[in-house]
Amino acid sequence: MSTPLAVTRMQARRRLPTLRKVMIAGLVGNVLVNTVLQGLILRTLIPPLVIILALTLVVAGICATRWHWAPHLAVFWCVLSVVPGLEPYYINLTHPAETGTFIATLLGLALLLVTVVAGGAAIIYGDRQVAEGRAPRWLGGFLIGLATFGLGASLVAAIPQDAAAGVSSDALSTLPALTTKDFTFDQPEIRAKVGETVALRLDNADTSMHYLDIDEFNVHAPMPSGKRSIALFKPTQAGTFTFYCHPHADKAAGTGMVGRLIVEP
Ligand SMILES: [Cu+2]
Repeated sequence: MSTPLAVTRMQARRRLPTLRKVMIAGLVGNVLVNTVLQGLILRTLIPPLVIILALTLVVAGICATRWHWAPHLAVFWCVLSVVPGLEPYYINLTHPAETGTFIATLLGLALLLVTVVAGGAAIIYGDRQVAEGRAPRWLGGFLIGLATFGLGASLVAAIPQDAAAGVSSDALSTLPALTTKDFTFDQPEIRAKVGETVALRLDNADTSMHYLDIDEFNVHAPMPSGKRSIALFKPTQAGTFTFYCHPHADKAAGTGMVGRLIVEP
């Protein structure tokens, strides 16, 4: 190679190292995905998330500089922005029936993982590699693997689920119903007896997905919009419990889509 050293240095100064580009792509991609999630899927702004996204953009801007500690900062920020608020991630990823939210959450986390891996590589390989602008060979394979996994999970989540599959509509019609309309349950109270199986027909008259959640009896029945579904459970203890729809209720405060399940001995 007869390239003069001075030219190589100048080129290196102009071009941003590949690892840094990948880190920025992960951060900006995460902001875009979460913006789509709030604007088009949830149709509501989540103030803490908006602040996190603004700071994520700031971190992406810092990655575009040649500051030595930028990869450390990016990795630290990715962990800090997710770990203290894990619960919504857990809820979204364990409810694939809400396909849009599931895919957006998965994609957002995958993009942060890309930033963590690229940032980690930039830290491990150090400034020499960063100055040369090359990315490690395995990075391409990692990105393809992650994209394949994300696509596979999204396709599985997108398969329409019939929540009342295997139940004839005649049998379903005879069951006591719990209806959701205008983001409320039509009954504030359901009664049951210990040890007796409860079979409820769930009618969702809204255009939004709802759930019937009763934590104590591990009930998390999806209620697809405009459809009938079923909840089947057997209360094992007497008492008064809360039933609610987890995306549209604050269970602790007792506000939103909540009601009482009274189990008699
Ligand atoms: Cu709901």
